[in-house]
Amino acid sequence: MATIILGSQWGDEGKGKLTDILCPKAQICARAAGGHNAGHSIVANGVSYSFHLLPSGLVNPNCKNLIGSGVVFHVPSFFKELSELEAKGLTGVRDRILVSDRCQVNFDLHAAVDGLEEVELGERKIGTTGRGIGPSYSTKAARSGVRVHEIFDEAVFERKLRQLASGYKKRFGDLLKYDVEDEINRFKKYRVDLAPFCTDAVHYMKNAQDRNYSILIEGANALMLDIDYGTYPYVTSSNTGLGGIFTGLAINPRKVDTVVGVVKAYTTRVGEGIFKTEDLEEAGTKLQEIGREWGVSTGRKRRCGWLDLVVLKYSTAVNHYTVLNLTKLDVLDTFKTIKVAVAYKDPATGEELEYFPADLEILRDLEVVYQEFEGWQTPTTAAKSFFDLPKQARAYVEFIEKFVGVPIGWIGTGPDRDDMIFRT
Ligand code: 2SA
Ligand code: GDP
Ligand code: MG
Repeated sequence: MATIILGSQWGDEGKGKLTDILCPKAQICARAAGGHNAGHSIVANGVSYSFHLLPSGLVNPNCKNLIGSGVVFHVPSFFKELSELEAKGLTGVRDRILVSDRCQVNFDLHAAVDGLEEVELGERKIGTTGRGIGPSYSTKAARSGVRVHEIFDEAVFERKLRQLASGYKKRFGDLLKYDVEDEINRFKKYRVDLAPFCTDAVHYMKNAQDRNYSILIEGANALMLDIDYGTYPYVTSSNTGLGGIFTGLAINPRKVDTVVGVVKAYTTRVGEGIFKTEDLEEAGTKLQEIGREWGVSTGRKRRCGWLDLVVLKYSTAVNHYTVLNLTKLDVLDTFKTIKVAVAYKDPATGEELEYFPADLEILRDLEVVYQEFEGWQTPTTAAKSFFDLPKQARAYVEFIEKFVGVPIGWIGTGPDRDDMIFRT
């Protein structure tokens, strides 16, 4: 059977930590979408690991890991990340990782174009990670991309990459600081080094499912960054929601028994774009500092604000979570009052909206209706069961699950693997 872990807000909810916790029960941990823009942190046995392109299941010595076909695959990052994990003492990682040969290759060319497109957008820039994610998915959709299996046909590979580069050169001229021959040369070595890691992921997943393996799927980014359902155009370029898991991994939907929505007890967002509950005053700064809200891949400060249950309801309507993991509850430990958005109101009519609008202009003008909760002002990290939590914290948790209509199965109370309350 399969468990899918998805980000329910704008990312960095703590998907990596839950993936690591659930891994001992899985034979395979797979990524389905995104690229090395993801940043998943795990703290286990006193060691902190950062994942970007690789699945977080690599921390577990018994779990095989797969980079699925929907991922845009940056070869240098793949090898760099493997070496970094080895330097931290993880063994056998190279024997436990495979890459779909249907993945699109994310070239350094794409990162160069990403930067130029952001400059072109000026004050309307997306605030991307600069990892070439948008351009990689654009060339995929334009059918001019290079797939991993094509790396191994040198003539085809070189022709396609030169063609891609010359197309971008026409668009950007001398602004494009990129040498295609350099990248072609680097791939002469990658071609040899990468070969043992490539697989036909459809065949691999079919065998795994036929054998009833337990499969854990680690979502990257989050629903509000989904190319179709997020706050477009301030999104990433993949389907980060439930749909992207099926296109990215060819998994049998009838084998999926659990869809976990990971929800931070407040909200953060990296990059530009609307964020209705952002707090630019003291509370936002406090959340940023206590929650240590810095990007794992780029080191950027994350914008912070209150939990938005309108977003979470919308996210649930798209992703159909069967259970939630509320994370970083401990970050709220010192707050006297905690606010939660429970509705958006049209200021002209005073009416509450029943849905999350697609149009960012409409969204911008809506008023947020907050409900206030009494803070518990007690540390929660030592709590081992739900009933160890202070009553105000329990009330907060129960309010969220009732409001959204999905049970909260796990509650995060600190960054460490052990700082998790199990309610399932
Ligand atoms: P991109 O680079 O094209 O995917 O950027 C488009 C938008 O998606 C956002 N995005 C992210 N938001 C949160 N976390 C992400 N991963 C890293 C992390 C981010 C980092 O875990 O901390 O290190 O800065 C991530 N990746 C993409 C991005 O901010 C744009 O708003
Ligand atoms: P992901 O992208 O969803 O995997 O999340 P990130 O790893 O980018 O960001 C989550 C951050 O919060 C990481 O630094 C985690 O170590 C940390 N974290 C996860 N869960 C908790 C928690 O319950 N409490 C605290 N204080 N930190 C947590
Ligand atoms: Mg992250």
